[in-house]
Amino acid sequence: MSASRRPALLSTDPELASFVAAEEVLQAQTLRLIPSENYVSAAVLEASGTVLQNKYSEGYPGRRYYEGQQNIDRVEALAIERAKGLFGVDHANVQPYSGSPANLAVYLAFAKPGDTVMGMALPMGGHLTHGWGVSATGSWFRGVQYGVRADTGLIDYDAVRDLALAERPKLIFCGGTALPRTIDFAAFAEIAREAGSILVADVAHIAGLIAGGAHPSPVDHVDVVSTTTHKTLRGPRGAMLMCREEHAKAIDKAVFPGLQGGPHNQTTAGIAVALHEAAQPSFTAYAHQVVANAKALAAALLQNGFDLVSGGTDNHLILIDLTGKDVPGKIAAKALDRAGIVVNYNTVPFDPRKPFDPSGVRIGTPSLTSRGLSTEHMPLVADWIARSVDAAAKGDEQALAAIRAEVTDLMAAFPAPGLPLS
Ligand code: DSN
Repeated sequence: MSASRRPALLSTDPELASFVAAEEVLQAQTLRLIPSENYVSAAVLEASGTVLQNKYSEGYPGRRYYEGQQNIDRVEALAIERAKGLFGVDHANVQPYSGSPANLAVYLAFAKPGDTVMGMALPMGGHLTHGWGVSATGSWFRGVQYGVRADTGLIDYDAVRDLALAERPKLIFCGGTALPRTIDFAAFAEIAREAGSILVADVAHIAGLIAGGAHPSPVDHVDVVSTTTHKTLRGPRGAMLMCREEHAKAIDKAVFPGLQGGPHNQTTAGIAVALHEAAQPSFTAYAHQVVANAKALAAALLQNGFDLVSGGTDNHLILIDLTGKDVPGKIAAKALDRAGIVVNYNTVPFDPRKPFDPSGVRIGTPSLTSRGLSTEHMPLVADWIARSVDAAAKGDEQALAAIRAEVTDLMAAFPAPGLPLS
């Protein structure tokens, strides 16, 4: 049993150890298609679970409020240098605990409560922290939101420009969580310049694709780049803010002491390792394979009669619109889960249904690509999705169980990074 890999945990807390072991089995046996998830390497896992956990390190390398930081400073400086080198930025802050605190730090750095901020609407593919109402960013600030065109599912840059010039927001966010198409950072930059706004690219989903050269970089176009580290970038759960030197002080001050206390040094170490891995030629190949797999999967889904928002994908993500299938997103997602295919239900643009029971399913290829699946497997994956949605419509649990057995078989042949099981 894999719990025996952690003998101390097994002996101290066998109940908790059994939950972790069960999760290893689940991650090994299922086809994980959630586009914001991945498998970190064994090296990242090791770096994330060390005695670095034991330290308080408020401040920044060379400027701490605690002594005994000789090694922590080296870890954080290494992560910073690697982030700067990989993304070609002047300045990197690797301390944000995750994406939402990172974005909140951007607000703190450049805006005051009540200021107007602009981002993509959450149901259109944006993120809560881009000024959406239920988030602090939409209640402490005045959020105005753009979306996509109903006929194409693509961002309407003319409408974005009109809104920006009418509202003159302090901040404009580009990027999101359900955008299957390339973001035109240059177009956003032109709009932000005309509106006099600070432009923030939230590249959490596509950071690994940018690092691997499979999506254009925002670095030459925007004021601040915000990213999590655990999606396509394949690091531990954390975040980074990157910017030009002119904004470095404001960003650092906003993260600490503005919002956070001691950085999670164990996570900083994991980020450093992930950035090192992402600088290797094998990661460039990975990033391009993620996109090739997503394109092949989108083509196979279209052949199976699915509607895809924007008609396909340019990146790692596909948004399936199930409106025409008579199976809402949540029912489809839960049936897929029973078939061993893990997805999340999601709103589609102009969704007539509620966010907790929407019309779409969001999928992506970062995890399956980390396991070594390639374009030749995508017709089979699309076939499993089609059969599962069909089985959901008919309430056919036997069909779902049969698909689950097929999924488990294929996954056994593609061991997941960081997991002891195949
Ligand atoms: N929760 C993330 C996602 O799944 O896209 C965004 O923060």
